[in-house]
Amino acid sequence: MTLPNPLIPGFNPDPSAVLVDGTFYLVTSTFEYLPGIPVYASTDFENWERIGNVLTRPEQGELENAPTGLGVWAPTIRHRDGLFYVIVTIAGGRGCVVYTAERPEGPWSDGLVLEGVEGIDPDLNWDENGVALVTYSGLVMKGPDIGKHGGIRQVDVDLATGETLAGPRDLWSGTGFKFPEAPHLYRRGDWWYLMIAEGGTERGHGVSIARSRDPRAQFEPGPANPILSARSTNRPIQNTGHGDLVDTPDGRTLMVLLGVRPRGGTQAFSALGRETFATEVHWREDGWPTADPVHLDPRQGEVEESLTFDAPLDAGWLAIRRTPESIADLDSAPGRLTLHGAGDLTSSHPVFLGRRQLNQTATVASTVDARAGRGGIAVRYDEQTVYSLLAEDDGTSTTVTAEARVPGIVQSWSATLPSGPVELSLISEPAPGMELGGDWAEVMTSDFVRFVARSGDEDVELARVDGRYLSAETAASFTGRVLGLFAVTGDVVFDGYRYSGSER
Ligand code: 6LW
Repeated sequence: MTLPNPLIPGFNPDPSAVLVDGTFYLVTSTFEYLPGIPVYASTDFENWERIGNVLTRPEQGELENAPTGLGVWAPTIRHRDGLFYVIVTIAGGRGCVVYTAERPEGPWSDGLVLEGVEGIDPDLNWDENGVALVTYSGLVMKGPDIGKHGGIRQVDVDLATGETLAGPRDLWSGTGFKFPEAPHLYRRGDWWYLMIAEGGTERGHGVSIARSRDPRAQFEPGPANPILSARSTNRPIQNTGHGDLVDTPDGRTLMVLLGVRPRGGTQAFSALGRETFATEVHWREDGWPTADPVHLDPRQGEVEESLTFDAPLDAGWLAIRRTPESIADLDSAPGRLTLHGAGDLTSSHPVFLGRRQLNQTATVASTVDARAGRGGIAVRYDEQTVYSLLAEDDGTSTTVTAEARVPGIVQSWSATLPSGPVELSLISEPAPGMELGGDWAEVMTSDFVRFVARSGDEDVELARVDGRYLSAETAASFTGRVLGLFAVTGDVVFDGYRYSGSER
């Protein structure tokens, strides 16, 4: 079977999937961004459409003060008796929360907090009597024991009240690698299988499995763990782990999982962050599963997206610690977006409206009117790890400033252009190989980002900066690149959002 890989490109880690009435639904982590937890749907497992988000109202997530990299971690999606369930950790905030919806596109409930789950990466299943089992990774996230790891644990829960009925119980601590996490529990025949991730979410990541006749008892490890890992290999998709299984209508089992696509030399850097991949799982005669290696097979061709602002925002926009709708003014300049500046990109609540970078080679552009404010476009990992191109127009001329910011270091470049709207672009391009004239340092990195301003017919390239600083390996903030429009002060008007990308 050929699966497009990445299955869901761009910042989409910690996938979980379920099949309901012939349609697959898949959710991923969103950290401090809103809306939270995109819901993707597919009937053939190949073509996926984003149909909505679980967290669309601020009170569902309470992310206003979510620390960077915490917030929405590792949702699990399940379905039972006509109801969809998403169970997730809001790290540094609400804790373990269960959301429900009759329809996967929403609306989703306000969320029920499960006080008895002390850990992360919750899974939800039900025993033969219909008692809800929440299986989770016992990583302590608050209090004096913060950072301690209790292995994979489980509680019985009353999903009407959130009360813990029994437990916690210890099920398995994995095969000995660090961070046993991302547990998922499946019933198959007379066995209950417990699949987990171990080794940490970086190059050591992998998937291991254990089984038991009783979902509440100790689990016996499989004979060939890890069943999936790219650890110490030169496979093009690395960090593979954090998987979830879903059976297809024709009787196969697929695993969705996270991985990265590093580019460069021996260390290599993954510009897009952790993406969703898939592979096939086979059940051996002795009842244990094996997983195929994850094959790289990105969708070919050019992705073109030209968005204007004459309709309500679609479900693909992201904002930081608040909803896109709360910062996007679509009325002041009809057909355009006005952002009202309230601090720069290093602030905890920047006025930034973005979308995931979807391809290894990508350009984002917008024409910016900065006569009444300062703003522009940016490629962002977090507050301290962001490249931006900002315009300010005093009525006589426009000053355009490119800025590359990584923790503790900032560099900027400026150019002066005529007054009036200016088209700003950020272009992520592959590093040239040595045979194309690249030198050693260039060959070792993921990509280069070019900062370009166009006024009239003139293109001005302000800078070309190594992209490795905005990668999963360097930024280490769990998310991925988000390309967006921002305002720092005053009212900044944008004519659209133009994205093009390919797998060059
Ligand atoms: C996720 C956990 C993890 O909950 O990262 O490193 C967290 N491990 O499985 C965020 O993706």
